[in-house]
Amino acid sequence: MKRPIAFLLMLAMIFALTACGTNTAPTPGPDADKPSDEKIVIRLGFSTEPDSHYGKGSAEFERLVEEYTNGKVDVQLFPSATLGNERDMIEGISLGTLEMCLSSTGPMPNFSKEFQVFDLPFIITDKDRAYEVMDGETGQQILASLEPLNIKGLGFWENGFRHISNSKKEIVHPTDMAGIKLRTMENPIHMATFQLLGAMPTPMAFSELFTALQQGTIDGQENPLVIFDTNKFSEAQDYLSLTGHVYSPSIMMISKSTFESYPQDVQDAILRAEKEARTWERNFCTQMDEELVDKIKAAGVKVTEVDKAEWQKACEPIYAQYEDEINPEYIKALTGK
Ligand code: EAX
Repeated sequence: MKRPIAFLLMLAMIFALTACGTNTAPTPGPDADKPSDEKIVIRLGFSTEPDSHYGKGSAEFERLVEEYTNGKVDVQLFPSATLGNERDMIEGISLGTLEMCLSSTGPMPNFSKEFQVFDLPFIITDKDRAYEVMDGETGQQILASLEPLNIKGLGFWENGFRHISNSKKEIVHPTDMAGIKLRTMENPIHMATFQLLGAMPTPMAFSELFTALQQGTIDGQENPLVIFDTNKFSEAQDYLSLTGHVYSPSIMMISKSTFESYPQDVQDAILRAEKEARTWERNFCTQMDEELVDKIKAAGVKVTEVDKAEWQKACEPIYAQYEDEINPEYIKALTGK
């Protein structure tokens, strides 16, 4: 806990200095009646690379916001965790020291337990059903749980179906996970799932992952194909199993007090651009999932199809373990059962 706080203090200081120096960074409250020719700067941070799904989708969001506000808003992208890891960025948004970030749902239960439903293995197997639920009432209810923390969840973007890679051996069956030292997100249900499968889950921030794989302090990791590709995990991993054990959405969020300090037309432009860029990003992810298996194979990685029903069965006990903490209506909505 100490490190993120130190980081946030540093971020707050940088923010204060920048605000004094350039007079362009937005501050909540008094800015509501700022002169209309003054630029609003929105910093948007994420942990993945510029050419990843987050990078490309955020660039589309930037383009649309700037177009819809006739350049009144300047969206600036900060990829590769340059503004901190996901948890740090979400804390920054809550404090109002950062305007926006795009984060996977992995760290969200640290802020609201309502997001835990997405961590259940195989809760989402059909993306189209998931989009409907996430864009509908259930999704809005889950996002609204962030508002008391000064976080406005704009929408569910896509991180994607997560697949397991490692440097030790081909993984076909759940029992093959025994003894694999696997990096997980800092997420209790993910950790419990891999423990159940006999692996050694090692929670770690995403920015530390590549080095840990390269140095061999861990054997493997799990992430969507687009991250495996854009972070060049093929340089450190020989085996990839298409388990799709978790579909991970990502939340596009904005500091609520900052958002509410913007003029109405800017707020409207942000909402419109987010909705359109969200669809764009989801389509990009679908296309990447289709294209990347061949590219990853060509990079020398052995890609293995698995029997998903077998994996789903092996993960089932996790539901009983967490059922008291999760709204059954959410499970029903996502599974359709
Ligand atoms: O949000 O940490 C992870 O493995 C995530 O998939 C990544 O940060 C993208």
